[in-house]
Amino acid sequence: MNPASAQVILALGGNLGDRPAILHQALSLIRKLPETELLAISDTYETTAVSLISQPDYLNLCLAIRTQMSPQKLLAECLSIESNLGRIRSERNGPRTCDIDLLFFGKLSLKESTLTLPHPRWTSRGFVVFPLRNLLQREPLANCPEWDWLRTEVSQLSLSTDGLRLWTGPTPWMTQKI
Ligand code: PH2
Ligand code: MG
Ligand code: MG
Repeated sequence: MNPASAQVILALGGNLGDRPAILHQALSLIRKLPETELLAISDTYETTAVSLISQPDYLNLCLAIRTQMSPQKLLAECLSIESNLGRIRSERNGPRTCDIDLLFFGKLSLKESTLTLPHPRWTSRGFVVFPLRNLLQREPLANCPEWDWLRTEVSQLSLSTDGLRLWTGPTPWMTQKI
């Protein structure tokens, strides 16, 4: 892949329908994205919904890709995967089949009406920080100096693990070779 590519970290979550089946479909669609290579997937966590609306528990994970797409093009692809997986947008922080958020696009800082990078709320969300910490320990990210700054930031956060459990159910997306 050419040097114009960037390493990107995505956060996935969903709490409606057959959660592992939907995550598996999301991962399959991410693997097929143009100009994109999947680098690593974190462990999966079952997490209590952080919301004013009472709703089922989520499955959450983070993953790293390398892509030549622009941030806006990648965002459009992620929104299209969400809607292919039956996401219906209703109230803010409401339940959903699949949410795919761009957390980091290399070291890029961006503030546009449709996209802010890094993700503006990542540091306050245990369902993002714990999978992210796990992801950064995985190869090829573990030995990648490009992410040292983020490893430092993540290690300085002390968030509660309340409402967060390692998911021990099916993870079919992990059996596929990266
Ligand atoms: N996503 C939200 C709001 N609340 N809670 C959990 N546990 N997991 C999520 O992915 C999540 C949430 C908005 O994107
Ligand atoms: Mg989200
Ligand atoms: Mg989102």
